[in-house]
Amino acid sequence: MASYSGTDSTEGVPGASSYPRKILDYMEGFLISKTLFTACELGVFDLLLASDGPQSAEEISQAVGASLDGTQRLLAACAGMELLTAHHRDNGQVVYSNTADAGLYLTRSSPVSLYHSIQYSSRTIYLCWHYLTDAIREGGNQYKKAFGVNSKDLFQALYRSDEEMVKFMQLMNSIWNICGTDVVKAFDLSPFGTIYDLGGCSGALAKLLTSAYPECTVTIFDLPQVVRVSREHFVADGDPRIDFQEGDFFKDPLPAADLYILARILHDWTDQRCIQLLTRVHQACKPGGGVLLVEALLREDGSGPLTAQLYSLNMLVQTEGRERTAGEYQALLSAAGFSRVQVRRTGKVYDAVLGQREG
Ligand code: SAM
Ligand code: ASE
Repeated sequence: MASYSGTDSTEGVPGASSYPRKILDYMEGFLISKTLFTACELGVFDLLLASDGPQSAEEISQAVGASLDGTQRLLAACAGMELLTAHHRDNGQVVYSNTADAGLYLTRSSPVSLYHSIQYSSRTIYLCWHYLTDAIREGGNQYKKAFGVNSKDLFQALYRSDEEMVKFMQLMNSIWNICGTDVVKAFDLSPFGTIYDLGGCSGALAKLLTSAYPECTVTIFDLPQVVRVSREHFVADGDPRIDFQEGDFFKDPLPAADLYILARILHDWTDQRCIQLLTRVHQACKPGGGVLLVEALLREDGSGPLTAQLYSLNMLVQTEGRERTAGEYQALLSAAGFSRVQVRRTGKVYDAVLGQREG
């Protein structure tokens, strides 16, 4: 992660072995992130996707409304990061095109676009991480300092405006384009007919569920304002197997179902809140039914993966929770009454844990 040393060879350089390459890469890793964010925000990759053929810095700077000098430097850095390919013409002119990965993942219209994740990283996470040191000292999230939001309710802080809520919902959707199918297929969920996706947001996982398991019905259960916006802006294709229900999973009655999905829910909350929620789920669950946790699992000794370790820092900065090991989820599940627990790692960011209620 955050390593770009591979492109600068130190072979044959005297004393190279004592050169602190990794430290330098880490020290300046945010320059890489920011370059990516800016090229996305200016629409460089979208422009190159839409244009017929590679474009010069002059053309790109005019199209995105930016200075020529700044654009030249940005494009050169993107080429250095292997997001753009620089083509050197005989007349000395340099023109740029998207690399395959940039075209796939950095353009807004791509079905596997990470554009909204990048946007949220740039506009929200980056600002919260400015206060990481305070978060570590205080052991709590940093909305007050980062955004002036003084709310005791976590999701009131996360959803401090309608615009911010939509950005969060787009963030939530975007990763499932990349690894959602692995998660829904980690276990054979075909025995479960009635599924409730608790905190299911705008329904990205629900769509993948109905496509992997055509027999199932999925109800997305989420806070009223999320359901309202989801109905307006997302799930427009009207799959009759998917519907919405407004409610608060800590307070309102949970309907009976064969399977409950908690995707990236428990990592937002303390152990106590998790057990409270899982106990409510256990009570509502039909005998033989279950709960599927979808989370980025830490190894049992906490030694990685680095992504999950960093996400756990992000949960500190942004939420009340943490990333956990499979053993820690198992303990939460068994405290709530789910006796049989199975774990499947996908090899991607998110893994799956299935807890079942005695039949
Ligand atoms: N499950 C989705 C996913 O993984 O893409 C979204 C996860 S997001 C981190 C947490 C979700 O829980 C949000 O959609 C949020 O609105 C919802 N949520 C938070 N508190 C809730 C509550 N008390 N009752 C119902 N939903 C809640
Ligand atoms: C949450 C998930 C996320 C709450 C806040 C969040 C993510 C970003 N901010 O439940 C997705 C995971 N990515 C990171 C960097 O943690």
